[in-house]
Amino acid sequence: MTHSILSRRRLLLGSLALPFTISGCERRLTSEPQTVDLFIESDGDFLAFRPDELRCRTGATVRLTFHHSGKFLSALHNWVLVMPDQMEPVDKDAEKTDGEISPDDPRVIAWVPMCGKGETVRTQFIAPAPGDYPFFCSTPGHAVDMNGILHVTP
Ligand SMILES: [Cu+2]
Repeated sequence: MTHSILSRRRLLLGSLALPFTISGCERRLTSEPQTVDLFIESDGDFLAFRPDELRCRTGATVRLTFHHSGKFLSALHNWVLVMPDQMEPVDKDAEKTDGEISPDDPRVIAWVPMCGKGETVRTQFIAPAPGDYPFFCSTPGHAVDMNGILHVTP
């Protein structure tokens, strides 16, 4: 008799503890960095990105998809995200390698490989410190028109 009362009390305590655990988890999840899916494409066959402005929060895991939406021209495009004020120098260096980006260039935050019309490529990176970061296409001659800004917010 005494034994069954004790175990029922233990059961009650166990079920009471559960809601507290769940609300604690929820609170922690909202303050944790989030995963963000961003989509960007070439403006059809034009030398431009659509959209040319992207936005995410600092620390977020960004899953970026780039689509080459050209239908007629065979020009290759990519998407290269660099540190502030580094678009021109990185683009200039990429001219020597036909637009290919060096995988260990510290000025480059993220990039997708060159792709032809109709192709879709993806990359993943952690959003850097708050600020405005330029992105561009590193096919020689494209960056002048084909560029944009990633706004990283606090
Ligand atoms: Cu391009």
